This record gives sequence, structure tokens and C-alpha cells, in this order.
Amino acid sequence: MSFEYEKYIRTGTLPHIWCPGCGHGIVMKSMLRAIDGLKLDKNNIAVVSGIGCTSRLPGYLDMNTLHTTHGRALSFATGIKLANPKLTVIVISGDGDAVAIGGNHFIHAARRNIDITLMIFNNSIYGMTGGQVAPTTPIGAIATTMPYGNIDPPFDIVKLAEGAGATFIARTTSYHTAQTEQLVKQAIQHKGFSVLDIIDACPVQYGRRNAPRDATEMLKVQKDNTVPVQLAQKKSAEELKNKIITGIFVKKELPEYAETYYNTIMPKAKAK
Ligand SMILES: Cc1ncc(C[n+]2csc(CCOP(=O)(O)OP(=O)(O)O)c2C)c(N)n1
Ligand code: SF4
Repeated sequence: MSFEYEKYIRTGTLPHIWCPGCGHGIVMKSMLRAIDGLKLDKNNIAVVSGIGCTSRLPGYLDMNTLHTTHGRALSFATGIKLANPKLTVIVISGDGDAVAIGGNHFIHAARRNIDITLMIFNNSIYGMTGGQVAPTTPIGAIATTMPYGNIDPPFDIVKLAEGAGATFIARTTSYHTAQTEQLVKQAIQHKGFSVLDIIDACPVQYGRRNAPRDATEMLKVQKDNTVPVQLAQKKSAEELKNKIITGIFVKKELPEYAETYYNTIMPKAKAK
């Protein structure tokens, strides 16, 4: 059955800036199907981003959207959620935006367990600015700032989120559109800080210097190299080398920050 994307799009903002073969549009479509499937009123959704190719996404959506400063989307989103906790707040971030310049904001949003869904479009590179190394770039990969091969060990975003206290953490890929849709739904429904690590593809700034090179090959790698987390638990580190472990890693209930704020701080402030 065809899906009517147009009702969620500011068609006047098209054509979009993404290169042919960029994974960002595929993930955006999965996100829109999730929002539609949850029957959310788009007027009650706020979509916030920082800067980067990924972060152009909210501009294309006919919702409440905010394009902010590089790495700071979670701070703006925290303000929105505290001002109006009824809103569904979704943050769209590249891996550089979320865990390089925005790393500090990432760990503290997770620690507070504020009810925000963070979607990280993880393409292992700084796409917008020409292919500099990111904290998710694999060892040995070529970047403009690592012309002899990256020597910095990459972050595992799932482990980082878990260490910082996020209460819903999952990983999928841009190839796995149905899984992305389901995980976005669950992340939005989860009351607390949700992190989705979405392995994505930048054929232009990453692919042209590395393998896999083009968009089709990148999607094929995503398709062929994934291992569901339940299966991964039975495999050795050697067997999991270069594999993408997908699924839900953490799902737990803890007090949510905006609710705690309104229940404990506001009454005291009002009584003063
Ligand atoms: C304070 C600040 N520092 C640096 C930049 C330059 N800058 C813009 S986007 C970007 C990288 C974005 O990479 P990522 O978040 O991974 O997203 P992608 O473009 O790959 O989707 C950088 C370094 C900026 N805009 N502001
Ligand atoms: S540079 Fe990379 S991330 Fe940016 S739009 Fe092009 S393919 Fe996508």
C-alpha cells in the first residue's frame, strides 16, 4: 500500500540537499511511517536538530521544527520538553553532532532520563564539512583529517548510551527500514531518554575514500553483516568482528526528568 509522505513534508523546501545514495532520506521515511503508525498529531511533535547533513532533516518536515547549533540540539530539546512535557520531542543528529561536539549534552541528557527520542544517523564521518574523521570512524578508514588511516578507536554508541544511563537503547541500519520504523515507534512510546543508533551511509564523503564505495554496496554490507542482539550473545568476539549488532539493548523504567521536575521542584517554587 502506498504511503502518503506529502502530508508530513514542507514541499516548498524541496529539493532536499542530500546527495544521491545518501541514507538520510531512507531513515526519514521510516521515521515518518512510525509517526503515522502511532497516530500522533503532528502539531504535538517537536523535531530538533543541530548542524550537519543529517540535521537538515527537520527543515523538510511540516511539524514544529528547530534547526539549532552544532551539537546542541539536546539542550534546545530539553528546554522544549520542560516547557511543554506533552510534546513528543525527537532529536535528529549525525554521529559527529551527537557524540563529538555534542558528546557532553548526550551523556547528560541520558543521565537525566528526559523523555526525548534521539535518532543518531551514524554514517561514520562528518559528511557536511567534507569528510573529517568522526568518533565513529572505524580504525584504518581514510578521512580528510586521517589521510593515512584512522588510528582513533571508535565509540560504540550503544555502550556509551548505556554507561550514561539511557533507558531505551537500540541499533538498526538504514537498510532495515521495517526495523527502523518499529524501533522509532518503541523509542517514542518509551517514557525516558531513548537512543537509536542507526548505521547509515555517506557514499560521497566516506564511500569515495573507503570500501564499500557506493550506496548499493553500503546497503548490502548493512544487510549482510547484521547480527540480532539475542544471537550475538551466543557468539564469540572473533565471530562478531566487523558485524553490526542490532535490536534493543536496554529497555528499563526509571523516573522521567520532566515529570520529576513538575512534581518536586515546581510545587516548592510556587509555595515560596
Ligand atoms: C561550533 C561548530 N563547529 C563546527 C561546525 C562545522 N560543522 C558543521 S556540520 C559538521 C559535521 C557534521 O557531521 P555529522 O554530525 O556526523 O553529520 P553528517 O553531516 O555526517 O550527516 C561540522 C564539523 C559548526 N557548524 N559549528
Ligand atoms: S555528504 Fe554524505 S551525509 Fe552529506 S548528504 Fe552527501 S552522502 Fe549524505
